[in-house]
Amino acid sequence: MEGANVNKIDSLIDKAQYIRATVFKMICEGGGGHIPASLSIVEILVVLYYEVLNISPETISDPDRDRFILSKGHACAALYAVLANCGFIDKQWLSTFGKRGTILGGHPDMHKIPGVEATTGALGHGFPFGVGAALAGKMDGRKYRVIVLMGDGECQEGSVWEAAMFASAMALDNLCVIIDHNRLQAMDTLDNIVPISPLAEKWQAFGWQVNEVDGHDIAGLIEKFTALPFQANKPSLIIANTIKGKGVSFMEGVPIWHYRMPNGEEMAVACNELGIDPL
Ligand SMILES: Cc1ncc(C[n+]2csc(CCOP(=O)(O)OP(=O)(O)O)c2C)c(N)n1
Ligand SMILES: [Mg+2]
Repeated sequence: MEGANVNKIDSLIDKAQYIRATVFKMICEGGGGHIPASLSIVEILVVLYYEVLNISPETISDPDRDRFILSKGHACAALYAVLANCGFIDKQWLSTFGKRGTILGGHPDMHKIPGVEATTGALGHGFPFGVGAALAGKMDGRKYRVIVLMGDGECQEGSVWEAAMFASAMALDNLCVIIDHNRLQAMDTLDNIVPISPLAEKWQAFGWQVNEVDGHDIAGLIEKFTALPFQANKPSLIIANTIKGKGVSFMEGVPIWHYRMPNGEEMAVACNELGIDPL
C-alpha cells in the first residue's frame, strides 16, 4: 500500500477505536442500550461517514446528498457517536443518551436528530424506506446514492424480501444494502432460531449483485464501497462478516449481552480493553 493510503487507514482505525470507546461510555452512562449490536458496525460507519458518503453537516437538506439509513435502529449509539464526531450533532448531547428529555433515544428519530434520514427501530422498515428513497432519486434524475445498513436477523422480516424484489425490478443501482452478518439476533444464533443461509444465494436469486467482506477490515470495506454499483441496473448487496460485541472480549459473540449492562468489575475490564479511564 502507498504511504498516504497507509496513513489514511491508520487514521480510520484510530477513529474506529475512539467511536467504540464513545459508544461503550455513552450506553453505560445512559444506563441501557444495545452495546454489542453497536460495536458490530463501528468500522462500517467510520468508512461510510469519513470516506464514502457525500454528506456533511452543511448539506443535510441538500436534495443531492447521499442518504444513509440505519435500518437496525437499535444500534443507534454507534450512529450518534459518528454523527457527533462529524459535527452533525453536539458532542455534549452524547452524555444525555437514553435519559429523560433527550433527543438521543434508544432508537433514532429523523424528526429530532440532524443527519438521521429515517426513524428506525422496528426491524424490517428502514430498508423499504431506503428503496423508496432510491426510486425517488431515479425518478427525479438525482445523482445521490442510498446506503442501508441492516441486521442479519432483520432479514427474517417479510418486508425485507418484498423490498428486495421490488428494488431489483426497478433496477435501483443507486441503492446499496450492507448486512451486518454477525450471526446473532437478540438472544441466540440465527441458526438456532430461523436460519437465513444461504444468504448470498438468496439475494442473488432476488436480482441483487452480491459481494462479501470482513466488516471490521477498513481497507476491505473501502475497496467494496469504491466498486459501487457492482453491476449497472442492479442493486448492490455487501455481506459484512462481523463479530457482535467486537472490542470487548467477554461480549464478543455472546448472545446474553444483547441488552445487558456490565457490572462494575466487567466495566473495568471493558474500559481497559477499550483504552479508556474506568467509568
Ligand atoms: C419488528 C421488530 N421485532 C423485534 C424487535 C426486537 N429486536 C430488537 S434487536 C433484535 C435482534 C435483531 O437481530 P439482528 O438484526 O441480527 O441485529 P443485531 O442485534 O445482531 O445487530 C430484535 C429481535 C424489533 N426491534 N423490531
Ligand atoms: Mg445479527
